[in-house]
Amino acid sequence: MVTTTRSSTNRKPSESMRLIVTTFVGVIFGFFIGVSFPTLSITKFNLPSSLLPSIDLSYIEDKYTGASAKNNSRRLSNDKSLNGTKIWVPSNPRGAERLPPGIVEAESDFYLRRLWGRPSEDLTFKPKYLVTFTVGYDQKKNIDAAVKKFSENFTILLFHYDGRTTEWDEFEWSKRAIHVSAPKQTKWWYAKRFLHPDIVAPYDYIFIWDEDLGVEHFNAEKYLTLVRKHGLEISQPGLEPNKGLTWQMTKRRGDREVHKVTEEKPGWCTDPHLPPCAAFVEIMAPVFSRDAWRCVWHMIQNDLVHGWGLDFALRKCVEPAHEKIGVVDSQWIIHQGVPTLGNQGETQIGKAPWQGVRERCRKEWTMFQSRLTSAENAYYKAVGINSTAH
Ligand SMILES: *[C@@H]1O[C@H](CO)[C@@H](O)[C@H](O)[C@H]1NC(C)=O
Ligand SMILES: *[C@@H]1O[C@H](CO)[C@@H](O)[C@H](O)[C@H]1NC(C)=O
Ligand SMILES: *[C@@H]1O[C@H](CO)[C@@H](O)[C@H](O)[C@H]1NC(C)=O
Ligand SMILES: CC(=O)N[C@H]1CO[C@H](CO)[C@@H](O)[C@@H]1O
Repeated sequence: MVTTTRSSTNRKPSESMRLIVTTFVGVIFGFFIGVSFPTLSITKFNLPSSLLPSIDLSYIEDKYTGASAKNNSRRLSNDKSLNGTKIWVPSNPRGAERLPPGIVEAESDFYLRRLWGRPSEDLTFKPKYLVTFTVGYDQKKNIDAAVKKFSENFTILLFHYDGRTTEWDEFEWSKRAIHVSAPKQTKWWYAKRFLHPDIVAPYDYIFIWDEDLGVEHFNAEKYLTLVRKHGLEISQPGLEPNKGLTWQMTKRRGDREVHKVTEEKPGWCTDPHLPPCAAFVEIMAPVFSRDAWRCVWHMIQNDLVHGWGLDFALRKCVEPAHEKIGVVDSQWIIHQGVPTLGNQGETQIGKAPWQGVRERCRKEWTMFQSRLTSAENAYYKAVGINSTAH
């Protein structure tokens, strides 16, 4: 279900605009945009003639009145000068080659618009950053606190895995947020489907965050100032508490703004510039620049929904990775480690739901690694064979 709610009106729900599109994929996936307007169809309007400027109305009139004596050679000569020339623009997006480039809009955004007035006056302000949270309503307190850390410079996008969307309207900010709902899906499933690089193109930075993060010590604008200052294309805030974390890299350092390298347990790093010693952030709270996201989006596999292993591969998308991937220490977050989606698994014989989820996570990690390895091998082999032939 996608429900868009508008900030620009305070009207009663029955009057307000709601878009609901419903699509069912297999059995589970539901997707709504609805218009809870009184039934209103565009065809019921009488289109004013000014909306049809390119049609020669006198010509149409002639057709209907039978006044064919009128001279319309001007039109005919216009048609002749084109001489049946077909439009074909190879540099247009694939599939849109038949369109004149001036009409092509290859990119979009999440900006909410009005249903009335001049389109050019719809948007008084265009946020430059996007933050997404994958949420269940049980975590509403946490998300409320987190969202309030993101100013009006952020578009807020919530992915709901528990089907509860309207409940969020108790929060004022919910009315300017975009709500996307599909039952029991993961952050990376949503990201692949709803954060296509062409859709999020207007945003300089994209936060793709989990719901169990404590943000008391986090300021989003200051964070981005540091990200810019240190040239980080892919980043995350440092994590507290230090104990119980898997990786040294993502632990918060108290004595600096940013760090890009770390020491790990002996034998864990084959190279000090490679994960998990550098060029590495976790998938819990990543922040991507527009360009980095355009690459990372393509690497996300449609079926590997947990995204395990992606963190080790992020470095494929930026160069040099050990300089452009890092952890911001002076704006940090608390990882609360609340098991959330993990509890949404199916109970299998003799196993708790979270066990099945955990097993799949591990399996996905090895699948992702082997896909990446064989893709790289295939590429190098293809290149290698050809280069040896020359
Ligand atoms: C229509 O107008 C063109 C010039 O504008 C003229 O050459 C032509 O003879 C006219 N045809 C008729 C049927 O009046
Ligand atoms: C229109 O196209 C045809 C075939 O391409 C060509 O033979 C003809 O000369 C063209 N006419 C004009 C007016 O350009
Ligand atoms: C939002 O962005 C503008 C322009 O970059 C900046 O001046 C303003 O301080 C930002 N708002 C907040 C709350 O930081
Ligand atoms: C073995 C192989 O694939 N060779 C190709 C290398 O690339 C040239 C053109 O760049 C092809 O003509 C060869 O067939």
